Amino acid sequence: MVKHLSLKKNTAGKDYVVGDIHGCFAQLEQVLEMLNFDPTKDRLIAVGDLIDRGDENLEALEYLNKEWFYSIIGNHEAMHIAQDFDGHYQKGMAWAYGYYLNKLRLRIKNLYQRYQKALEKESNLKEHIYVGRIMKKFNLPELDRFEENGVVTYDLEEKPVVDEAKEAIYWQLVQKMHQLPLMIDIETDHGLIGVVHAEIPMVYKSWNEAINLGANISDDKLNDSNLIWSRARIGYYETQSTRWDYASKVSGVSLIICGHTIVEEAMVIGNHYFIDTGLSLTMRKDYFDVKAALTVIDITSRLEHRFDFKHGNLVNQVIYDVQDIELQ
Ligand SMILES: [Mn+2]
Repeated sequence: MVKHLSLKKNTAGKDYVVGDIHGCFAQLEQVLEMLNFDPTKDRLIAVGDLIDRGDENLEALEYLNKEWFYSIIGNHEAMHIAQDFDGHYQKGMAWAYGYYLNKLRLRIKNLYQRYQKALEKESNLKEHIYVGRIMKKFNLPELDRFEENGVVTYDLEEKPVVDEAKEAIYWQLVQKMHQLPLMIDIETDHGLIGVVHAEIPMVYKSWNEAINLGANISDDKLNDSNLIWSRARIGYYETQSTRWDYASKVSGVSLIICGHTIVEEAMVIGNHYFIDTGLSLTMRKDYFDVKAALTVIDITSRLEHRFDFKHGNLVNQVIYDVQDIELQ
């Protein structure tokens, strides 16, 4: 299934593309107010990674239900779909742990009961093999690790303490994440603007090639997609690699706006425009020295807005007109 969405030109209002929000929706709301965002005619397109790291995660569902809000799928959404909770502390996924484990506990409990029934009927070899295979799939050593971390008591009778209303919202949110596209393009007066979470890998020469090959993917492969994980272009740019054409332009679009890799200030490589300026870092007390801000691109007026939340100061600073970027 091709996970791609095309948006027609917004003839009534403005279109904005916003960097990684990572559970900081209160800050996003402040920014929308400062931009005089008008939900009756403006649209907001997020580069993905709406969740994890910050405290406001279930709020993502409210946003995804608004008709003026669009989002790409980021690697953080893909990890929740895949229930890949490895490295959860580092990636800020702990908030969803209880919901996930409660569901897993119910599945294991059913399976365990089925396994015990199968044991009673010793002759039922087929059932033994089936259950054994599934138990393996559930990765039981990993459950032991959860127990060690004190996140949950792995007891089939004991339910993890979770807020049931929030748990229901979480699973609705995961369902909604399944439907998000990997690539969005938007018609504007100055050409087609693409949005993708990480980057268009150098192997794809055109936007359409990336749609047909990269965004044509099943849900179980989502979390492996380099459209949401790759950091090759920035990595090669930083090392000034002579082996790779990291600044090669992707044809078929004027500009590709991405998040994922944190940059101190939004930057352009080829026709990729990296805008994740690390909003979630502002939430961390130990990051008092880093530059961190939310960057929003007004693709209708070609303006870059940078909102710095450090020390409670909100600075709406227009860095440069996007027309300065050499468009093809
Ligand atoms: Mn990311």
